[in-house]
Amino acid sequence: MLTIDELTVVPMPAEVIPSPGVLFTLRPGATIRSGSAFAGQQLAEALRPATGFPLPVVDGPVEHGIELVLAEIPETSPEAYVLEIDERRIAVTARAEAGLFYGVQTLLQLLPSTVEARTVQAGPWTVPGGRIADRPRYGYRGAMLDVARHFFGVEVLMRFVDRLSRYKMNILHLHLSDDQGWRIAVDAWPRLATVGGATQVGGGTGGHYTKAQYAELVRYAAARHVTIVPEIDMPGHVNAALAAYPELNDDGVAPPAYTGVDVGFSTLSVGKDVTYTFARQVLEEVAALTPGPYLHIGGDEAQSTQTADYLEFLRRVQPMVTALGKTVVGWHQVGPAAREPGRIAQYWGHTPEPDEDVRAAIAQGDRILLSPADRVYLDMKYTPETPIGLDWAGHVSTRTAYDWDPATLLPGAPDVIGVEAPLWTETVATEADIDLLAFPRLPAIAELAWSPQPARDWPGFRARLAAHGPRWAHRGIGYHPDPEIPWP
Ligand code: TNX
Repeated sequence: MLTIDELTVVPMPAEVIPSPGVLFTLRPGATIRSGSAFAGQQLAEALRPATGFPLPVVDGPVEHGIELVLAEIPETSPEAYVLEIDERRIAVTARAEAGLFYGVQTLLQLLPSTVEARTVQAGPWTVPGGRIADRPRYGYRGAMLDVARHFFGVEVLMRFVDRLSRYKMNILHLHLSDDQGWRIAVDAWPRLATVGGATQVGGGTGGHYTKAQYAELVRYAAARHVTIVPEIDMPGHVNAALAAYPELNDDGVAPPAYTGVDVGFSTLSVGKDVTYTFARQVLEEVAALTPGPYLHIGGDEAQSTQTADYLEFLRRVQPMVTALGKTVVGWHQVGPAAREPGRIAQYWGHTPEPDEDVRAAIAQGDRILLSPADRVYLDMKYTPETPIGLDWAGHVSTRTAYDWDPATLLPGAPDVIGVEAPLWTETVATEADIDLLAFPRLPAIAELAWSPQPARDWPGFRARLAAHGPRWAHRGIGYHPDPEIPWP
């Protein structure tokens, strides 16, 4: 009989204290009591298919079952929770809904992996006794999906949100525009979506999100404590916008749609007033759809924009974001540009060689979001044999993604807000492609961002992670069988 600290929770909780010899078994008569109707229903719906138990969500005291309690706990984070297991009941206590949600995710991982199945399984549904007190290391734990190079429908995004939130990730950054496609409807500039969205890498038909679809995704994600961060990449990466509205181009001529994978060849016309009307109206409409605090304005690889023009463009556009009540996020090339208060620079360079733009960001006091390409770029191949993916930042094995410390990556960066794993989609065309590149690296990066550094180590992680393979199999999630993991 394993004790609770020998189980296979990912990310590793901050504190785990076993009660040896104590065992909880979920039985058919169990009930759920919840201080949050929504969290109670979420838990019941997660447990009913595999257990086959009715698991009513009740108001009264729980004789045998699970209680979700909203109450003060010693932890201050709204994402923290305490999980207590004795013979009679399991209790999750948190200050806020997010903490309850994360406690429930941990509980699901403490149950046998067959709990993930969508048909009735044998059980027994046992959980070893003990106490977990857990809280996140970083408040920003994210992934990015590039829906511009290849378009993915809203259902795919919802399932990606499920995958993130099960590992306690709380941000989905959507790269909504690039040379190959514009993916969000904008009422003031309708041809962005209808013309700019009509293709993708390789020449497929592309697509875009209607405002209603985007709003539905935002709601779906919020129910799983995931914030959507929309990115409109400017002033480069704009061929799709120029194809839709040639007046945004320096020469006023619409370029042909672009379906290749080059970067750095397009720019908004920085000298024209219409460019700023465009930027303001687009940002206004996207902000209005976005309850989260962040608006990402890209700013990467503007090789076709003169440096002075680039700085001038950002000087004018960043305050538009602030005026909308949002925080500016940009790729770290924005570092030298005049900043807005609270700006976040997203570092995507290599580990050993922080470049001068990120140094400028740090010197200006920007907050730093870590996405080192040679560690957490999910579009890098695992090995030369990986059938899809790129390799410009090297090969990224699960261990490479896991085995580093965000606190010491950038010397002299005092204000690291967290970690984000970008998945660019030049070579990624299907949901199965997404899963292959995200699993198992996404859970590795989730642990990196959630668990305290002393609670993590590679030998322990690879053993815990191995037990998740069968869970993914039950959920229909394909993954890279990294030979460094002792899969069962
Ligand atoms: C660099 S990372 C880019 C993207 C590409 C990616 C491919 C960044 C800010 N820009 O335009 O898709 O590499 O790995």
